[in-house]
Amino acid sequence: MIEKLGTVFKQFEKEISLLTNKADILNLKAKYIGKKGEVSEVLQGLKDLILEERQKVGPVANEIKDKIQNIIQDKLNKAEIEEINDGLKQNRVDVTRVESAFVNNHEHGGLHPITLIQQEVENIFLSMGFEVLDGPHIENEHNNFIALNIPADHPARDMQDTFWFHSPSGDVEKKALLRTHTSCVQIRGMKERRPPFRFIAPGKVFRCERTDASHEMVFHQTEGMLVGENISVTNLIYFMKVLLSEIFKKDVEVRLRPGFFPFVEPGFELDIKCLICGGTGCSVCKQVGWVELLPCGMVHPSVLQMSGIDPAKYNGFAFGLGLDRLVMMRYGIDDIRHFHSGDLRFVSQFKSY
Ligand code: FA5
Repeated sequence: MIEKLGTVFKQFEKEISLLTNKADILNLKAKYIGKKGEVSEVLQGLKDLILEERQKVGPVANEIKDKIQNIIQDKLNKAEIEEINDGLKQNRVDVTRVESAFVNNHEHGGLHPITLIQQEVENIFLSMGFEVLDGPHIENEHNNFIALNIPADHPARDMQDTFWFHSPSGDVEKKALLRTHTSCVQIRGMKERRPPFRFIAPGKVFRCERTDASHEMVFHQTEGMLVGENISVTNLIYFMKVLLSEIFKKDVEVRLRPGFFPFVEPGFELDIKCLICGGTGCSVCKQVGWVELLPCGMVHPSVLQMSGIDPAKYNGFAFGLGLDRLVMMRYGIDDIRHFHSGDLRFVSQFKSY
C-alpha cells in the first residue's frame, strides 16, 4: 500500500507540472485528495487494515496528502498572480497618451439629475446678472423664521415641521435647526448688501414630512431675490417666465394664484400643469392636474426693514423654486423617492460629465 501511495504521488507530480489554469488545478485536487480522491480512498480504507499495517500506512498516507495539499496551494497562488498580471497587461493604460484615459470600458460616475438642473438654473440666472449665494444647512431661528416675519407663535411655522437641535440658550441667534427653506439665505444676502442687488441661493432643505410621490424630508430649493427701486409684479412674472421657458424649452401651462407666506405681500403660488398626467390627475399632482412649483411674491416691507433696508425707498420680489419637482416635471419622473433611492438604473439615465 505504501508502494501504491508512492506511485500515486509520482503520477500526481507529473500531472500537476503540466497545469497552469486554476480550474484544472482544482480538478486535479479533487482527483487526488477530494472526497473520492485516490489518496482519500487509501485513508478511508485504513480502518480495514490490521493495527500494525495501519500504524505504518497511516502516517505515510497523511504525509502524502499534506504534500499534495501544499503543492496545489502553491500552484493556485501562482495561477492567481498570473491571472492578475494578464489582466493588467490587457487593460494597460498609457497615461502619457491623453486618449488612453478614455479607451477603457469601465463604468463612469455622473452627476445627479438634481445637481444637473441646479447648474442649469444657476447658469440661467447668472446670465441675467444674478449672484449665486450659498448658506449653511444648520441655521438659526432668527434667519429661518423671525427675520422672515414668522415669530415663535406664528401658525405659518406649522407648515414647515422643523428638525430642531437641542440648545440650552433661548437666544434666537443661537437656537439651531436644519433649515426648512432657502429663504433664510435672503436674510444673509440682505445683511451683506445694499440695494440694488439680485441673487439666487440653491441648496438642500429639511422638513419632518410624511413622504409620498411628491414629498421628501430632504429636498432642494432655489431661492431668488431681487431688490431695487420701483420693482413690480410684472418684473417678477418676467423672470419666472424666462426661467420656465429656458428649462422646459417648450410652452408649459402655468397658473398664478394667491398664496400666503408671511415674508411676501402680495404672495403667489405659481403652479405648472402636471406634465406626468397632462393635467388629468395622478399621484404626483394629487389628482388636481397642477403641481405647486414656484411660490413667490413681493418682499414684505417688514422683512426689508428688519434687514436694514428702507422699505420707503426700495422694494423687490422673492421666489422659492422646488428643484426636485422641477426635475420630475422635466423628465416625467412619477415619484420623488427615486432621487434618494441610490438605484443606479435610475441615476444612470441622466449621466453627464
Ligand atoms: C417655501 O419654502 C417658501 N420659502 C418659498 C418662497 C420663497 C415663497 C420666497 C415666497 C417667496 P413652500 O413650503 O411652498 O414655500 O416650498 C416651496 C417649494 O418647495 C414648493 O412649491 C415645492 O416645489 C417644494 N417643496 C415643498 N415641500 C416639499 C417636499 N416635502 N418635498 C419636495 N418638494 C417640496
